[in-house]
Amino acid sequence: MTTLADFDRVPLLFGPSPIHPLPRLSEALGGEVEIWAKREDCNSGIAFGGNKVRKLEYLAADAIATGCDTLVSIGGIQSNHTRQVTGVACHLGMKAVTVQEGWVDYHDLAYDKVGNIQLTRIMGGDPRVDPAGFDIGFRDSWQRALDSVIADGGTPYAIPAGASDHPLGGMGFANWAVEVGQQEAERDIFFDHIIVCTVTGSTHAGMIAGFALEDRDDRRVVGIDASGTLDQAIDQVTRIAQNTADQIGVGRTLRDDEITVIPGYEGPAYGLPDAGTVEAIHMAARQEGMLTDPVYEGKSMAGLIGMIRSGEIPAGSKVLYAHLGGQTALPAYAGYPGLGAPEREITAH
Ligand code: 5PA
Repeated sequence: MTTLADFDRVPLLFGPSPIHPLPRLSEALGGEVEIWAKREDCNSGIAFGGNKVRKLEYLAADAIATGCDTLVSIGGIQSNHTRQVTGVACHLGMKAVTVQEGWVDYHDLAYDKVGNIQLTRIMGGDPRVDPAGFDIGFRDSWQRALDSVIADGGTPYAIPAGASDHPLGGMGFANWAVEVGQQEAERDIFFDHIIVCTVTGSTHAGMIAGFALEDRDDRRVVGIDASGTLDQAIDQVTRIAQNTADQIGVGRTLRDDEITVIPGYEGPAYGLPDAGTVEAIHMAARQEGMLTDPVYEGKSMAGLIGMIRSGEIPAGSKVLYAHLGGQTALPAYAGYPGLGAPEREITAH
C-alpha cells in the first residue's frame, strides 16, 4: 500500500501556507463562530501562487521524471490555473502551452488583456485563445495543443483543467490536510468546518482524502460550488477523492457524508457574480483587508457568510476558510458594479 510520502514532490511553495484568525469578520457575523483563513493566495513566489501551484508540486515532479519539457493545459481566458502552470514551467525551465477558452459570457473592455492572461503573456507563455464555452471535461482543443507540441519536436505533459482529472490531481490538497493537522496541533485548535470553493474538484477532493487519513468524523469539509454544473462537480469530487484516498492508504470507501458540495452561491453562471458574491467580496475586504475574486473565492466567502447566518454552521464552530487565490482576475472585472465601477451604475454585463 502506498502512502502520500511515496509520491515525489517538487517544492514550489514557501513552506506551509499561513493560517490566521479573521476576528473582525467573525464579529461582523455575530461573533459566535470563530473564522480563520489558510492562505493559498500567498503560498508561493511563483506567479502570485494559488491552489494550482500546490497541486503542481506533484504533477511537475511526474513531468520531470517522465522527461517532458512542455506543460500543456486548459482553462478560461481568465484562468488562474493556466497562469500558474505557465509560472511553474518558467520556474522549472520548461515551456507551457495553454488553451484559453471563452468559459465566461462576460465582455468587460479589457477582459482578454489584463489580469491572468496578461501575466501569462509577460511570462512568455503560449496562451491560445479558443471560443469554446465552459466545460471541465476533456476537449479537442487541448488535444490539438498536445499534438502541436509533438509536431514541433517537444515532449508535452498533459495537465487537465484545474490539474484535477489526473491520477495525481488530489495529492497536493491531501498534503494540505496533513499540513492543517500539524498547524492545529501547534496552536491547540481544531477546525470542525473547512470551507472550500469547488469547480474542477481536486482541491476539495484532495482535502477529503487527506482528512480521511485522520479517521475522525467531527470535521466537515464543505465545498461551495462555483461551477454552476453541480452534478458534474459532485461526480468529479467523488471520483477524485476516492482515487486519491486509494493511493494514499486510506484503505476504505469514502462515506457519502464525507462529500458535501453546496449549491446556491454559484451566481448566474460560472464566472459571473451575483449581489451575494459582491457583498461577500466587500465584507472580507472591508472587515479584514482580505481580497477575494468574483469567480471563485467571493462565492465560497458568500457560502461561508450564508451558512453562518442561516445557522447551518452553528454557534461555537471553528471554521477554516481555504483561500485559494484568484485575485489576479480582479482587473478583468473592473467594469462590474461594485468591483471597480461605481456601485450605483448598473450596466449590463
Ligand atoms: C479555482 C480553480 P478546483 O478547480 O480544484 O475545484 O478549485 C476551484 C478554484 N479558487 C478555487 C480559485 C482561485 C481557483 O482558481 N480554477 C480553475 C482555473 O482555470 O483557474 C480550474 C478552474
